[in-house]
Amino acid sequence: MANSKHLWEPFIKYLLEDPQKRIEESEHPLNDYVKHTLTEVVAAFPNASLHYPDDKGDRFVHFQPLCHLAGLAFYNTSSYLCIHPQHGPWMAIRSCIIFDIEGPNDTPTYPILKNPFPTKDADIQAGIAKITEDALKDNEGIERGYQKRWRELLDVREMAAGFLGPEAQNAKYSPDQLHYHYTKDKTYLRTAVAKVQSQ
Ligand code: B12
Repeated sequence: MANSKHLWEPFIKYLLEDPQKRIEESEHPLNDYVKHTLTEVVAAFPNASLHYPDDKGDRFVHFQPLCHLAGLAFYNTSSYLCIHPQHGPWMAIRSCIIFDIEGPNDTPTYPILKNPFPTKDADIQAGIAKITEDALKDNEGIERGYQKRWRELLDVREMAAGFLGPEAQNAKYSPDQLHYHYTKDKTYLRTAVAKVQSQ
């Protein structure tokens, strides 16, 4: 299960119902929203279990190849992003549901997606390589290293969206969503909630 930019509006409405609990007292408001919503969805299926991108150990799911093999989005190992045919790189993977039942056979009955923008791969790879080199040298570690360079990562993401042409701007996350996605700064959630409250 993944989201496009359209996750944002229902997410903000959910926060609006209890900003104190759902923003201020939550360590990760978006993860909580996803868990809250999907837990309700699977409640009707006793043999289903939910797995999330931040699950570790036995519960870890290698989500990007899964997304690729499921025919949802092409896993581009130059950008390390899954690229959806309509939403391009403006998507995030949220979960998968595993059903404890007999599976289908190994041959997919649907097409496996191809790289929609092979002509840009060399540029994308060079962009990511430079950011990674700098992030690896960062004295706060690679994770913070990437985090600090989010504007450069954003440039690469925009480059990867180029195959969508004029539709790229429609697929892109809104400014509040984009800033929250990369920085996890709750200020953007408070601003988005205040905007809805003032309407
Ligand atoms: C580990 C991980 C990271 C590590 C990468 C460490 C490294 N390169 O050594 C860190 C913590 C740095 C990271 C950062 C980010 N990640 Co990350 N990450 C994962 C995670 C949990 C596991 C990937 C993995 O180990 N796969 C197993 C190995 C064997 O397979 P692999 O194909 O070699 O996987 C490689 C790539 O996934 C790559 N990678 C993962 N994230 C990133 C980010 C960047 C910038 C780069 C260059 C590479 C990279 O590192 C993996 C190891 O080499 C997945 C979720 C999941 N469960 O799959 C998300 C995931 C891959 N990350 C994702 C994203 C978007 C990011 C961020 C860019 C932003 C974010 N989290 O929203 C940030 C960058 C920092 C920032 N805030 O701007 C998304 C990709 C979405 C998509 N469209 O494909 C995923 C799927 C999470 C999600 N919920 O959607 N991530």
